[in-house]
Amino acid sequence: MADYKTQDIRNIALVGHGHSGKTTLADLLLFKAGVNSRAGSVDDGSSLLDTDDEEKERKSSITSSVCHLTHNGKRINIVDTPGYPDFLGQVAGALEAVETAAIIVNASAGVEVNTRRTFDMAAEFGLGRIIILNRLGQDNIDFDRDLAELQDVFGSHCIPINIPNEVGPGFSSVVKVLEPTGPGVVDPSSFTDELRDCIVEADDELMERYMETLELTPDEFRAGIPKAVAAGTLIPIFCVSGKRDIGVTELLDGMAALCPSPDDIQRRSEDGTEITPDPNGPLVAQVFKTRIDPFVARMNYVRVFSGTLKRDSSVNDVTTGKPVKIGALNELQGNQLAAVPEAIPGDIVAAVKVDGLHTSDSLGELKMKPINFPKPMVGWAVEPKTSADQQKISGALAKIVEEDQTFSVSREEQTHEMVVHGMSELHLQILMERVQKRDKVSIEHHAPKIPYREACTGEGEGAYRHKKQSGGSGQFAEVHMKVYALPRDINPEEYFTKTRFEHLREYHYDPDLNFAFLDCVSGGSVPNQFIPAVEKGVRERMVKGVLAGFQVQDCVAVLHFGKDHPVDSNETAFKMAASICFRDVFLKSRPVLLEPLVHIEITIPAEYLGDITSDLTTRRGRMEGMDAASGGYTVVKGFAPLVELQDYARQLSSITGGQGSYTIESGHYEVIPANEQHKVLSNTEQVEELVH
Ligand SMILES: Nc1nc2c(ncn2[C@@H]2O[C@H](COP(=O)(O)OP(=O)(O)O)[C@@H](O)[C@H]2O)c(=O)[nH]1
Ligand SMILES: [Mg+2]
Repeated sequence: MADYKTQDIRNIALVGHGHSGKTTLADLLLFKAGVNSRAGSVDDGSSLLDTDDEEKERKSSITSSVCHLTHNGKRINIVDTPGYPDFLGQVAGALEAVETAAIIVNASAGVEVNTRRTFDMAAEFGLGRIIILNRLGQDNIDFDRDLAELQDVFGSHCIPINIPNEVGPGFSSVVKVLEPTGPGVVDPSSFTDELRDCIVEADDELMERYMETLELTPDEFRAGIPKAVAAGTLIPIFCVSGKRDIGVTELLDGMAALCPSPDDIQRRSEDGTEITPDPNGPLVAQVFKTRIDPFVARMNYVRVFSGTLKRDSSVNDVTTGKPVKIGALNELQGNQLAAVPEAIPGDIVAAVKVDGLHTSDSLGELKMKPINFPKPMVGWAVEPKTSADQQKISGALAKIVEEDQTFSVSREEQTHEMVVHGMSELHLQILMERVQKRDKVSIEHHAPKIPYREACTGEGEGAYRHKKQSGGSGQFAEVHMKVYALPRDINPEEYFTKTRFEHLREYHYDPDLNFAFLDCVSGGSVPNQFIPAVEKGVRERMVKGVLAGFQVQDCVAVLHFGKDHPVDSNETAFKMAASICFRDVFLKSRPVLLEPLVHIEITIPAEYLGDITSDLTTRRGRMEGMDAASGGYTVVKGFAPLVELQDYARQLSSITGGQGSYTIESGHYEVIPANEQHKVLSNTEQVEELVH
């Protein structure tokens, strides 16, 4: 049994930009709480949290890690997260598991790209937030400027809870705003009024009392802060140097006393049912991370919201609707596990080797909303290096898919490529390194092929006779065909009529390709038994393409006449004749290449709007609209050809200094402009063979 209650738990995710000192601080907190006999260090590879080989090599967190400590009677679970936008998926999972997001800010760098992003994500998750202004011991710190920037970007409810005595080399202690014991770099008591305003805003009763007396007692201040943090009316700022261990004890005190407990943040299931964190209530829990450890095997990190999750029990996976067998449960100290018999509301545990349990799955009685992971946008076509790699590649990539919700693998039907998607080139590179290390699979990559298509814009007519009489039995088939362009929005029943198509006997319409094969044969000139072979020949040719090897769509092929031979005609002969006849007629029907256009939504700080729209124009894109988003951001919506967006992640990052993000969704096909058409055609070999 746990020696603490749900009310005593504080779940805190450390988020923010890379290099702000999150992992260093987490290691120090563990040391100060007596978990470790010395503070682990990112720099010498002894961190309890950055334990993966890739993390040690890069001296930077890549995945989230969970650890725990006890301070002032409170059980504090800390989830350390990576700080670069490439790994935001890890942050999304971590935020699902906690009540508080601690946003770490490097005082000498101020608000950085991921400071903003993670701050906004924490707001979306409805969490309490604190800011840790770290690295205040460095040179060139301007406290006033930092504070002004934080309040400017994140709001005037970001208020210091303590103040550094000095910044830079002279930083040696912090002074509390509520009970100042000396002077600070700015006057600590100058923040009391703002602090009070934020506190009363969160509590109507307190507000009324305050209006009468115009005073709050010290107890009211103390009790009011956690409520205001939970309600989001106050974001306290703690001043710290993780490297020099200044303000860290005060931070620990603050985490224990001021951060919300699982009781303080109201959770709801996907259908809106309120969840009470009662250990005797119905079980509600969710997997927020999956890790496939080369030694321990598969681990699901589970956050319990209600009820008690017991080891060796069978529970319902609400997401899949199937029961899962829970074996061992462990609490985590980085990658070290310690068995626990059960987990109460607020607990974070790792379930080991549970088949069929995945990230985002809900366990127990209610379904939680699936975690909203960022969408991966950068694609690589991948190939195994050797045939031995060929056999292992799917399994190895499937493991990554399990672990990382911002990674996906697809087999592109048209281009026959295996394409992996990730947040950035760096993200994909690190994941492919993991595949190489863990599963010994070497992978090569290149830009994915664009799935162009072919269509015709006019109409044509022609015939082909296939005749072969070398030795043995001969082959004979003759087909006469017409090909027309087919508009996209037709209703087949109204469109394919005898008035429009003379002698129409039957049609087969394929809505995916917007293609129809029409049997308009009169007088049995093509015997009925060979008509399916004709259609097959046409369809096979359409898959192979005519102009440049891409799938043909948006047309009608009409078979209206033919000839057969009583002995030499067979299905193969008709298929062959149909294939060549279709090719020839299609070429006469003003064929064109189509390219995929995608719908794009770009989120950027408003000041980059001009640069982004002119860049979009040079990519043959067009804007469709614009919305204002929070924090001075603008969302630009539009369409652009997929081929022009292959390096968009890099370009957007360079225009916006890493502050932009975008999503694309498949849109529709459009005719490629003539000058661009030439570029695609000149890259394909088939053209020469055909343009004769
Ligand atoms: N000067 C200074 N350096 C720090 C401080 N905290 C962390 N660092 C260094 O900054 C680098 C990145 O730290 P790390 O904890 O990995 O940052 P994270 O990416 O936010 O987890 C490491 O080299 C740390 O030694 C600090 O308070 N002051
Ligand atoms: Mg880190």
